[in-house]
Amino acid sequence: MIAVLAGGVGAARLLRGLVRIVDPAEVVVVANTGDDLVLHGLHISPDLDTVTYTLAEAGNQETGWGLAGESWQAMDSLDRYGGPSWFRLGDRDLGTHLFRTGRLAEGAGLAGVTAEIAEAWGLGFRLLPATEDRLRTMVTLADGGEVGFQEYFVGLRHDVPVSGIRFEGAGDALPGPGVLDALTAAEVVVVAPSNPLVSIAPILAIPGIADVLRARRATNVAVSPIVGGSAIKGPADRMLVEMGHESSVVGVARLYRDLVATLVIDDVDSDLAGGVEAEGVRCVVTDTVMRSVDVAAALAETAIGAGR
Ligand code: FO1
Repeated sequence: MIAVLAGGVGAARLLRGLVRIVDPAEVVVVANTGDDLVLHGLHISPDLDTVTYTLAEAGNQETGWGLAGESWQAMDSLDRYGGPSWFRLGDRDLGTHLFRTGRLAEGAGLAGVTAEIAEAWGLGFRLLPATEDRLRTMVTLADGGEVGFQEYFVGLRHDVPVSGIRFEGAGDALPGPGVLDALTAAEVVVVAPSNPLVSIAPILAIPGIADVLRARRATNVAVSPIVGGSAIKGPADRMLVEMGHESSVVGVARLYRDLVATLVIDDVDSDLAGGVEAEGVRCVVTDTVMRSVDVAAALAETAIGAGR
């Protein structure tokens, strides 16, 4: 069984390749829930939904989030009333949030609802929320204010420098059902190329999870989300620098060295392989820019091979 720590878009791309080379029934995805928010009274889980929609081949491939071919009637109606339409919820996407919110109100846990949604989309793998408890990534802006993750990422278009990140609720959060078992039993744990600071770190902040990974470091592999010093998508590069880290594969190796024995980096960074290994992390160089599912599959193959 292969376990994957996943955030949003980059993780979903890798997973599309992974399920091509590994029986999906042998894949467990532990997904970040720190991006979750309640809006319009609806519980929205962006990273769970990005993985679900992308792996169901129903996702909006331009944006990496939401469903393809969406209509926006509900958002237009909201505009009529001056409601908060800044966080774009398509009409079909709303059905997911209505269902999730209703099931949670009936007393279901987030893991159970996520399994029902994954089943409805025909996903062959297990998608586990990192926790069922409240977890909210909060971002302190360089100008001093603190905002919720989606306010930073969408509301402010992450166009503002950050000076702090914290994971509200992490201290009291329990690993979700099946999470510790999966991370313990997995033949290889792959840390997907997601934002280390706001997609992977919230998962690691849940007590118990990092300990399990440290205990099995030798068979854990991370794929760098930074290529040539930049993020493929999103603010990871800027956030790394703003938070005092290096926006490079060496900086990523430094962040992950206690948790993984191997870091997979892109060909463009081959000259930094020595720097990665100097951090005590084995370095594997390959094409990590997933322009196609074939590249994603080859990358997944390389990552798993490096972990065995
Ligand atoms: N990202 C945006 O940039 N703008 C949006 O309006 C937006 C809406 C949205 C709705 C549902 C959902 O599941 C994701 C959505 N995202 C949007 C993406 C989301 O902010 C990010 O996917 C993650 O939180 C970061 O990976």
